Amino acid sequence: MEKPKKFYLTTPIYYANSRPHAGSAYTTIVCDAIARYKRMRGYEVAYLTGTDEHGVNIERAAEKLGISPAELVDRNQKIFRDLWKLLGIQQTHFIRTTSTEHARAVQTLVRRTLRRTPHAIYKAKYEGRYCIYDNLYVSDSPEPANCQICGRPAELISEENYFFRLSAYQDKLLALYRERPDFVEPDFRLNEVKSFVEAGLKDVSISRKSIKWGIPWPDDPEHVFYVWYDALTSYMSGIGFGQGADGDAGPEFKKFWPADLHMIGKEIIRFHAVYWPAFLMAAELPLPDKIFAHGWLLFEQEKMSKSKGNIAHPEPIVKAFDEIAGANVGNDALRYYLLREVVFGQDGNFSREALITRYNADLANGLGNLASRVLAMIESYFESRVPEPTSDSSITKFVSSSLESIAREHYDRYRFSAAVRDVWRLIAQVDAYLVQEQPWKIAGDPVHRPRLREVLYSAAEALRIIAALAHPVLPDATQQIWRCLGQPGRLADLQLDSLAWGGLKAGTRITKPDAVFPRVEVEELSERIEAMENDIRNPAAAAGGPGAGAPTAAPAGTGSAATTAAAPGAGNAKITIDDFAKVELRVGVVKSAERIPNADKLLKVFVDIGDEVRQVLAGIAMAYAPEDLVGRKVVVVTNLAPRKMRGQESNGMLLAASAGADGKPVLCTFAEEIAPGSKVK
Ligand code: ME8
Repeated sequence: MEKPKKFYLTTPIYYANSRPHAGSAYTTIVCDAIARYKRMRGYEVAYLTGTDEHGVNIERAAEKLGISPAELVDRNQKIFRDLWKLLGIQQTHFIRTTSTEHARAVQTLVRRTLRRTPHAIYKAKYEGRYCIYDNLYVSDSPEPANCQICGRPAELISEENYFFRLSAYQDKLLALYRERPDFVEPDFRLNEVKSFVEAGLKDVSISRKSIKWGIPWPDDPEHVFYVWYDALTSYMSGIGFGQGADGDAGPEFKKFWPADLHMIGKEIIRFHAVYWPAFLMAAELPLPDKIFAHGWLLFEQEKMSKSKGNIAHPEPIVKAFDEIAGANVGNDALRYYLLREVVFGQDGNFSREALITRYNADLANGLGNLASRVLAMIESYFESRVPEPTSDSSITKFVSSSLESIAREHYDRYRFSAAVRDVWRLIAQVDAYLVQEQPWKIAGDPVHRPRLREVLYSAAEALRIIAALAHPVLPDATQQIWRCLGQPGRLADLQLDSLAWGGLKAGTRITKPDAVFPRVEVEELSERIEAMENDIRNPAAAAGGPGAGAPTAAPAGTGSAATTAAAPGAGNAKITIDDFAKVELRVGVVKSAERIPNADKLLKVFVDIGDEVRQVLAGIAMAYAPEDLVGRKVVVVTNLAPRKMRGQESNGMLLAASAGADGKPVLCTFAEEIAPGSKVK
């Protein structure tokens, strides 16, 4: 009998000292796509993620906030869980390193190591430089040194520690890389790792005396475990290591260990490809099958990172897309962009404009448009029933052959951008086929009925296959298309091995979808994301300050308070006079105004408010020419927190009414003479 196929994959466990950004979400989204794909290939998948909750940086972050480390990690792990839920991540296991089962697993691992390879661990004095931000031993000398990852000065550590005899594993590790050349991927990363090991390995300290916030060393509780020994063990504790009757393993561990894939970012490769296999060898445990190190998501050419503050958060992207498109498309938009734009394994740049542009071009105009057109034609010409084809069409072969290559050559090898590119080639092919056959032209002529059947059957069948192949990347939209094609159940349950041309049955009742990916206006969405992003950066203002309230603060500085009041979520709640008094309104006189390159709606307006001239960005370019504004009296909200749009700062907001169905802005002004700076109340 064939052995049941299982696949165990992990993300790193995330530092719980701050909230995740799009770079952190990248690893999780990639793994989610792999997990979904593997399930569609018949694997029982275990997918682990979690939070890394010990270490000095957690201790210090909590101290800064005046709360305990336990409170901090409790709060932050929830932010991670909520984000994964929002992003539709289907992890099966979530491990927290502060859980008792994890502590037991770490202690079990070290006990087991001491039993099986007693000389692997010893006690000695440690003096060296350590980076508390990256939890990295920067140098083994007390001389000042900067961290290789973040560049900040490393701290001096001098204490007695437990050491792991990594130096004894040099030959074994080199043999591992030789015998299993795909243990580390991509191959250029394996070469880096090999060179590092060939240069000689030093023993590593795996305990700390100076820290309290960690897992106590068994029978020597003055020491706590070094965070990387602790964190790496989560890959096993998360599936039950240390929980079984024999102290070593529960049934899930027995079933899923060793892991098939540890997906990580490139900066933590040494911990995974050098330390981790050595720790496991010393404990006589099987090694994972593969470590895959992906590249970084860059923001303005630098690594997106919380310590540098150059970050984009996923929540505003997903929520703003859903809101502006009026449909559940944000998740798919973000996943598509990350998996398509970044060549997997390499660094990739993140740009909000590119994300929205790709959405409009590839999702709205591409897949969404194809689905709507094909289904609408079947509804009109065949009373919503899939027609019976007479023969194979010219796209049959193309679709059938792509099916195999997209799965085996791309998805199987984690080449997402190539997989997605080829699915979109199929879409282009079907589009071209429709343009060539022009079913809308022959529909009225009974002579062409057989050809019309063939064309629309082929287009619908191609759409079904495209939906299935794109599902790991676009789980929401493809499920909707699947349902509209009259296919029962969850697309996630489809087995790709059974996917073949001809599976769509003639006579199946279809439904026309609402727009699968409604088009969005780049600038409007970009501004909305920026406003939500500002609310995350500046939570105090979002919670109560002027212009506050995430859902309604969007047009701040865009000159359209009237639109703000009507925005979804504003509701009809009454405010008190004190609430109103919080908003400082003043008369302004426009000194000059100019357009902003590549922003159709925005004008940069310099406005005199009595004691200063303010720069305000206003979303009025469609209604006013910059030169017509000079000398105009306007109403300015002057105590709004500054915010950036299109890289430019806006320091206030111009009040405007929103006229007609298209919401054209009309600026508030005064008929009488009035001095700039006068209060409006
Ligand atoms: O490293 N682009 O946690 P972490 C792509 N706790 N990936 C990024 C990224 C970016 N800009 N920024 C972060 C840790 N990541 C340890 C792991 S595992 C036993 C312990 C990725 O929160 C990063 O590469 O700093 C890593 O894969 C993940 O986010 C967690 O990073």
